[in-house]
Amino acid sequence: MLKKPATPLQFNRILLTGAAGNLGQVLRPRLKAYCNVLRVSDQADIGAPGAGEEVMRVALEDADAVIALLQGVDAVVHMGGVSTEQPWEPILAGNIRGMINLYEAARKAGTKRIIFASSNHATGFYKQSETITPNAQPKPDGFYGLSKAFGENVAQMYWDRWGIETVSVRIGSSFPEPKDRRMLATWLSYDDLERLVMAGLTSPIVGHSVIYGMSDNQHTWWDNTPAKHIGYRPQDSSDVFRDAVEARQPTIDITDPAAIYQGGAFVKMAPHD
Ligand code: 15L
Repeated sequence: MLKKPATPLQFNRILLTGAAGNLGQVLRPRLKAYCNVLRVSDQADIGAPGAGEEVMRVALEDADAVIALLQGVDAVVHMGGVSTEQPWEPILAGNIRGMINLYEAARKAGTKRIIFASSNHATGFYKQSETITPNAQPKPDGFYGLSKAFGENVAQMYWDRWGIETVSVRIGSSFPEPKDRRMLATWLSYDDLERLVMAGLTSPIVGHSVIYGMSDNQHTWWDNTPAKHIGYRPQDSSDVFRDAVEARQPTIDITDPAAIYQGGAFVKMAPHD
């Protein structure tokens, strides 16, 4: 966790969706330092509110409940919805209907800015041998990636039509440490995740901007140059884990699609099962 900011609080109420998820749990204690009230939400049980917290148990596909969820919210960190490859129905509910419900509710509530947890799987079918920027057109590697590409289009439309600002973060692999060779390129430390979310929330003007969520990894296939205006400076790097990862995974089958494409094993998952 980063040190509490010396600058005055900039937000009265921030909403964190998906608070029960892996990254929701990481961000919940961290975001509290930046606002007076942190409203946390999930369809799963997320326990009792802590100091300065409000808890609302809401399913994103429930449009009326999402309207209530956005009341009085200055900014949203949207981590909710499905975060892995799954059959279409849960993705339709959480990531398609849920995304529209969230932005409609934000429009009605006058919410100004949203950090949208998009995913690198929106562009998972680019090759690991090419470097792409956030301007790369989507090449989703499954229903999940497709839903994130849709989500980015929702964010773009609500900026163009309604002036709601969004930073769509194509999150790489945010875990305590990189688990395999691919993650040496895609890894995003938890502290850098916090830095990126806060840069997105506090940057003066973002319109709809897209950025890859990664640490300062020496080897990567993403170039965030077009997103410099967001002011995100990663401080961590997967390099310190390289020897351990390579010892665990000494060889790679270079004919395996998981080693060819940026989406890794996601490009081989069967979404229909
Ligand atoms: C994601 O979008 C997933 O939510 C996460 O579980 C990881 O698998 C990550 O992508 C990744 O690409 O490593």
